Amino acid sequence: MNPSIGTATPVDAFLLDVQSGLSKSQKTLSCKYLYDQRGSELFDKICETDEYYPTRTELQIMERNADSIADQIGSRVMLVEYGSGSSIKTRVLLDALDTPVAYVPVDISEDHLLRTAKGLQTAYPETEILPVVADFTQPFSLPQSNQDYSHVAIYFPGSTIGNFTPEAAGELLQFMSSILGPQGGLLIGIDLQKEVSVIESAYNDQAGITSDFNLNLLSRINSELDGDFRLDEFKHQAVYNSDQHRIEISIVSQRDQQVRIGGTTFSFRKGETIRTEYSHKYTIDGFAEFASQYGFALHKHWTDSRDYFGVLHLVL
Ligand code: AVJ
Repeated sequence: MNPSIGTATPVDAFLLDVQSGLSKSQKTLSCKYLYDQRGSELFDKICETDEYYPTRTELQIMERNADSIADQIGSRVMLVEYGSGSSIKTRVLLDALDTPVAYVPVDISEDHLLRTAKGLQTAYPETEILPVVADFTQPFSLPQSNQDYSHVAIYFPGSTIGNFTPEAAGELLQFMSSILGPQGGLLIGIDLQKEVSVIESAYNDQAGITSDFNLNLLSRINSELDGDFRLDEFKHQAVYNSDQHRIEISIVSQRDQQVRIGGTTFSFRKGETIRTEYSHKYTIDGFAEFASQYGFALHKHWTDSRDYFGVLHLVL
């Protein structure tokens, strides 16, 4: 079970991204760097907070509708998951599918991916587990399977699409449609628009775990890129932008200060923000219309009783 190596991100790329992001007038750091070992652990803890509803809501939708979802996806599928797929959601889907031929988790973090893949291979001996180490924001090739499959389905849970600007999300849908081919389908989780206070609380939990998760990016720069961010001089901020329908997550400098990263100095004004993440919220119809520009048609969708979250099945 050797992984295919795609375009994983080496340390150099991290440094270049950080340097260019902090040189912009609106400083930015890519949210994909939030998920190192500690970041992934903190994200798992976020999912357990009372305020953060998306993960448990999506899981509940998957559990309650597993048979109907599996029915839509069809049998003898090659299921390609964008993201690490260690989660219970993946297992709910694999359990419900009719003889899935292959399961292809695609992730940038090799260690995590391979550990997950091993566990899944033991649990699903009939399904070929074919991990691909790649940054799925770039095109990558599907691995060869030993058995014939009838079609490919992409599973993109977690509302991760929300992290992308509409432009980047469109590009991603374009890549997906090129990978899919005829009869291909996309099962995607999206967080839905709702009362602003519910959304803002989800990104500002009382226990401060989301704050730790966000500021962990600075610790990561300190340790991996020889930076000297003082974490107590920066604060987490998450505000809903109602015009753009998105949560905007930033790190705010608490005073005028300078930070050195691998020999380069960056200046921060008091109150200046580093944008670390967007989380766009959609409506079912809005997303369906957006995806239709890339050739996708909404076939069926499932939601929870409060309409907090949607799982959509789109076909080419
Ligand atoms: C993993 C991208 C779905 O946007 O809700 C949670 C990430 N950031 N709290 C989200 C996140 C802060 C999360 N996704």
